[in-house]
Amino acid sequence: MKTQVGIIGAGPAGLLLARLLYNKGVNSIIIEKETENYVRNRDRAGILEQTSVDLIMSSGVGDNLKKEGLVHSGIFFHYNKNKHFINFLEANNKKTVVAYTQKALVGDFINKAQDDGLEIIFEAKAERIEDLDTIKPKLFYKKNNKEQSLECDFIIGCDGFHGISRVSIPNHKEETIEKIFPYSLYGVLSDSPPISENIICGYHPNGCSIQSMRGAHLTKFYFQCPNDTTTDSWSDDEIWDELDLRLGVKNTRGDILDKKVIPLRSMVCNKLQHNRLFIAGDSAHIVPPTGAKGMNCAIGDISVLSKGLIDYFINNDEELLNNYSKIALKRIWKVVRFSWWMTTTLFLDPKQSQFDTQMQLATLDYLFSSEAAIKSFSENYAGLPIENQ
Ligand code: RFL
Repeated sequence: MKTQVGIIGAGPAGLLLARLLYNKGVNSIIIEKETENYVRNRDRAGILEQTSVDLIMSSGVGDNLKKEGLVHSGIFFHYNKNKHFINFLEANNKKTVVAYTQKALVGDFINKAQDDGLEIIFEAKAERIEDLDTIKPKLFYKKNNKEQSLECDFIIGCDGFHGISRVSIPNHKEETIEKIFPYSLYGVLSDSPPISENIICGYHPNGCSIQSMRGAHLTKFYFQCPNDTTTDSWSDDEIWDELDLRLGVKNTRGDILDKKVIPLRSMVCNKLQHNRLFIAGDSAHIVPPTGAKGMNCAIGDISVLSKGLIDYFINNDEELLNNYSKIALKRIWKVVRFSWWMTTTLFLDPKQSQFDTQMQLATLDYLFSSEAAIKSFSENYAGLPIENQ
């Protein structure tokens, strides 16, 4: 088989890329290792930045997002028995975030792709890339236990942190910068209405906690836990008692539908291109969920990369494509900085000193009392602009 753009991975990055290319007449095929049902039902992120919303709307897949997405006016911080609200709409020129689940977004993209005949090959595991030093690299994948190959003009790795694309870049190890945080997040999906439609971040002597709505009767909670925690370390009652202590959830307990322990890391591969292989989204970078940036950062990459590919195929101009790594990394590092800042401000390091705690408290006091700090926070949370050159 042959295509112009071979995409590995049917997550938000791969699906959005295929859609934006299709809209301009560029052909692509997505190779996805999981079943369609699994991909459609994966519960993950739930917050879209204004910049992500704008791009999705312009791609023609935004009807449900427009109808069902819930505009958040801001974010709550529960801290020191007080509730502080930061109003993005007021502070950030009406730019804000929208609650719309990654699961719903992925479903919208797959539905539209299928309506338009875009090819997504599910249950097809990409195994290796060959001929990367030629202008026709080949992607080898396994489907029904049979090896198949796809000859491409470009291969785009949108295959997440554990995919094959980043590790196919020579010197990827030397180019990868990583920070492992000394704590993890216990995440639960609860069959109960949110305490607030807006996100709540809690700062508490027991550690950070977060509430994020996933629907009118579906809420995601996170709380900081030690790195050696397993899902069995906490019973449902203990989870609710801890969330109650940190966030106040007495009247909103529900059945816990899913539990996960997420180790926290920031990782960036500083090289997003090798000849005709490009990487984007979680395959190129990872952030802790604290700032709700993972999916948004993936969308930001695709905004730049899709324009570069369209310029190449439609306008015969490869300048933007060749500058993808440089342009995308500038924004990626700023997003990584914001996620790191939120994480280190709200989480308690097990080795933290009294001085560290005072710094966190002063940071929060400043955030709640300074117009400049509120403006800067809101600008980052609602999404930095995506530069395309
Ligand atoms: P994805 O969504 O991980 O998609 C990658 C796709 O590639 C497929 N794949 C392969 N296909 C073929 N061959 C191979 N060899 C392949 N290897 C992998 C995978 O099956 C998958 O379909 O990456 P993408 O598109 O870059 O999107 C990024 C976002 O998904 C991610 O940043 C966020 O979901 C991060 N994240 C969260 N972010 C939040 O803001 N809030 C959250 O609550 C939140 N929860 C999460 C998360 C990420 C998680 N993962 C990745 C560990 C919870 C989890 C469990």
